[in-house]
Amino acid sequence: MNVDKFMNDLEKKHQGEIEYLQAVREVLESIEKVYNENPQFESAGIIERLVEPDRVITFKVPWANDEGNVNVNLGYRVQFNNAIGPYKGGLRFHPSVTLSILKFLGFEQIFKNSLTTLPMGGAKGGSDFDPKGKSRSEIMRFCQAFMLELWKIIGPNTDVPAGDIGVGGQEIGYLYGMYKKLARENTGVLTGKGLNWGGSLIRPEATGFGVVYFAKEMLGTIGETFLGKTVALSGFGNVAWGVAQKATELGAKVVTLSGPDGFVYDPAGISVEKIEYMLELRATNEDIVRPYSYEFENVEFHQDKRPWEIKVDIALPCATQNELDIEDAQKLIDNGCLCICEGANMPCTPEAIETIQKHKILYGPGKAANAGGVGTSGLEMAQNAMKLCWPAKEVDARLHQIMTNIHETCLQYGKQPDGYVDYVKGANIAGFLKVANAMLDLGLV
Ligand code: NDP
Ligand code: 2IT
Repeated sequence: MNVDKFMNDLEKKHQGEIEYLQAVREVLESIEKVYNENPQFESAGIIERLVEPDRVITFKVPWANDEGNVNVNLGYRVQFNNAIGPYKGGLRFHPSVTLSILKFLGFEQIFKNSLTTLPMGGAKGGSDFDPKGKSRSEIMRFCQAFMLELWKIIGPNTDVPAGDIGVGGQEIGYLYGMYKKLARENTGVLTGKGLNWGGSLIRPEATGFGVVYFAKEMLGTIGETFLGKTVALSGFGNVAWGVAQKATELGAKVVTLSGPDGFVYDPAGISVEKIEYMLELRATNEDIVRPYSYEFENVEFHQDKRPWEIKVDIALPCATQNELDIEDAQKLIDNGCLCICEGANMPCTPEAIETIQKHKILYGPGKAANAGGVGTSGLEMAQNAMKLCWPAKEVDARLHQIMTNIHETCLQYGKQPDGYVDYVKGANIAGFLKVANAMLDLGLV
């Protein structure tokens, strides 16, 4: 396999699918050597089979708003690969959703899920529906209309969706309510469920906690910890909230949050009581971060700016794809940043990653660092199958173990001769090998 030639052909086939092509190229560049050293992969056409989803399902979602006006959104589910377990991955509701974005997310999910060591294949889905400013009843009607199509293709042993941007506990509730009515059964067909109806303790915090557990291991490789460090965060959603909570607990000072309107800089740090306010801000469904600067003293609001210009020790992007570019990376490096670790999926551009790695700064890619979310979804599936509910302490201990295992695996496959750890290579090679070997075992299907 020659990456440039392969990508040329793929680009022709999927013109304009920028995010999907970006995600594929990164994986191929990491695995090229291992792939070519193992001719059984080439002869089984593993890469040609892996880069195309098993299937893409698209459907229209008609729903009526509170005034009775009809709206039509697009719905998707990309079932990418189920070699190691049922399709698994979140649903994203955001106006920017396109097939390219869901294909990149589904592709990444294959390797992320493989790294968790749990039996889960890769998938992603969602809609261009914008939850911002919608009433609860509008969100409920949209979720019900979405599930009216989705339920036909999911199942606890087939495909298990969860949340992502714009899909949190409330949306999962409305989706699950409709699924149960249609399917007439109580099964763990979605994860991220509420505690009273089959959910797992720690799932809401899991992605953010996992990111910090992973970054803690990374810092450990250079003899550092979170204690006394300043941290820049982007986003103020589910992932950012969990990261802020755990980083603060470990003695760090989180000084930024961001939204699509800009970022807030709070030099005193986002304490526990301020983290509570993040939740209130989220509940307004307005998705702007500016009110934080009115609520607390000595907080600056930087309109339409990103938090990466602030001098920090650790940067944790937790909002969305391609939100940290080469200039942002250079600013962080110039300011002495030690570690950049991804809570979001693919937040750093390829050029940013190249610069960070060239300067030998610790860099943790999302498919390893944010795998605690789906890892804990896997734990929720296990509890549902056993009809049991584990205590928070047990789930947290298992999550911690999953993250330290992933870190070990990255070291095993990513340590360079000079001692620098290439976590991108480590995660991609380890994630790939498990899936590719499973595909070989299962034959040409
Ligand atoms: P949420 O919807 O809870 O929060 C996302 C937040 O980021 C929103 O406040 C959103 O605002 C904001 N945002 C979106 N675009 C931008 C931007 N360009 N600049 C700044 N802020 C922006 O989603 P999650 O916290 O669940 O997801 C965040 C990231 O983490 C995504 O990349 C997701 O794929 C990833 N992830 C999520 C997991 C989970 O379990 N939830 C697991 C692993 C990864 P707005 O809506 O107004 O754009
Ligand atoms: O990107 C992700 O890993 C998620 N949004 C979580 C997926 C899941 O199935 O829990």
